[in-house]
Amino acid sequence: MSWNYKDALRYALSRNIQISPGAFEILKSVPPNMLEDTTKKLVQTNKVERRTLITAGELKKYLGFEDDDTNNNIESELRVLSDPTGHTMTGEGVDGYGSLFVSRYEKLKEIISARPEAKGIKSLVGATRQVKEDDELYVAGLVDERQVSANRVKLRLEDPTGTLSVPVFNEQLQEDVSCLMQDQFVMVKLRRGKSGVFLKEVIQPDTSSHVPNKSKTEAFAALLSDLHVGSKYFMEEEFMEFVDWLSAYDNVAKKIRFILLCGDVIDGVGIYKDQDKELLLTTVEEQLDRLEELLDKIPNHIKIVIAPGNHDPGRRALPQPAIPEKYCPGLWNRDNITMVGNPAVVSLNGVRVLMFHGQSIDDVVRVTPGLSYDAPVDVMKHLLKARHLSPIYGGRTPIAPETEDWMVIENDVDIFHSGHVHRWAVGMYRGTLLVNSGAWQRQTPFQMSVGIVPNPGIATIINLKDLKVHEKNFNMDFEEEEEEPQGN
Ligand code: D5M
Ligand code: FE
Ligand code: ZN
Repeated sequence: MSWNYKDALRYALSRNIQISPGAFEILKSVPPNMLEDTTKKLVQTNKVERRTLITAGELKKYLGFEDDDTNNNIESELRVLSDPTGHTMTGEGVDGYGSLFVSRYEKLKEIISARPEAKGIKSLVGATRQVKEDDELYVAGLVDERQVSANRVKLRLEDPTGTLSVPVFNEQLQEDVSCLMQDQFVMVKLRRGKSGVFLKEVIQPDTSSHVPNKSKTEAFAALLSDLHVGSKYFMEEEFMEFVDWLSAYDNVAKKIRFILLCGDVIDGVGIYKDQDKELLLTTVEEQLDRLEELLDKIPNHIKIVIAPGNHDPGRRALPQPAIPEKYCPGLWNRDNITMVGNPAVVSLNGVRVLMFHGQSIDDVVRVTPGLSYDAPVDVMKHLLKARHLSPIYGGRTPIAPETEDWMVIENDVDIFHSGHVHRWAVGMYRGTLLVNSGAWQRQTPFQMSVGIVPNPGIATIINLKDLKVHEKNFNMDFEEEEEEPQGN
């Protein structure tokens, strides 16, 4: 049996050694498997040195904790770089979508024009006539259709001038084209051979390889999503373990300055059929109040950013404004909480984090060969290549007819944070750290019925000074599985 802190106190007293109140507080956060050794060692040292009091200072030194002074100098500068809240301008019906797609085309054409070959991009209409025999030219547009019939593949693109359909003969290119997403922006090279014009190359806007920004001081950020507070399956106990750990005398916990919550913070109401049977709290107000009570236990020096997901109240279509104040005035009025929309870009001590709940992952997985729910970071890479968070129109993800396309990834970011699929995963792509922060909700009967197996209860902790990830698993079920079976 591991010791608890009371055993430690008893042992020290039995040997006429006192434990100072400060040291006692620290002992409470020492992992149980270390308590016995730690106490015995310190009691022995005190005996040898003829002292009778274990102080907080010597305990910290023994445990390898750093001085508080070091931690007081950790910066915590939070800036919101991009947030659709209050800026959404929804157009009307078909015209609205027309403006959205023109904005997408213009923004991505501008981004891709940093490439030398993009200087001479021609309009789609009339482009074929301009390609001379054995010559090439570049056009760009949104993917309108990929036509695949008995060993013939054609790609149809659309730009503000009209459409163009080009045959694809090369096998590798046929495969590349089959992985493109409907309505994503691409630049293509056309070539005229003996028998006409064909597709020679496909170029996606892609994120540039870059050296990520880093924090000067060793501040940590915790990335979480999909709490689903209010659901019977919300893992409140595990979440509270995480919250308690934030106040523990732990070298990592003490340096946490930011917590990012990437959507589905509550389970919401009426999200899908029969969802009410899975609810513990049946109004969004009660659910958000409960969230506020839980977040209240987080130390005030930690800045919390909350973005919405598809379960949270407010507008459902992307881009989503922040969860409206009328549902949760308490959250809006707290000094250490910042409410943002979805998607949003925030800067944590200069490290740029793109927060996107991840609704489109469902659509991308469904139509793209080789992608699956088990590897959500591959889907995130796919989105970074297209430089668009939700290209597919007409799938499961509702998209608002905004006059400006907020879902274009305009600038390179250092961390791309998503959730939604309830599968924890991290990865790296061209200098961008990819985090799907999983969930804090156990598998629901609904998820079981559609074959979704979550791995919840993991907090992703990132050292902003070197972008190294320290994951902390609070999932008690998981730990039980790992333990040796107990004999009766
Ligand atoms: O979504 C959690 C996961 O469940 C996410 O991958 C989407 C998936 N999901 C949600 N609704 C459906 C339906 N109707 N069919 C199949 N899969 C679904 P969350 O946003 O937490 O509900
Ligand atoms: Fe969710
Ligand atoms: Zn979701």
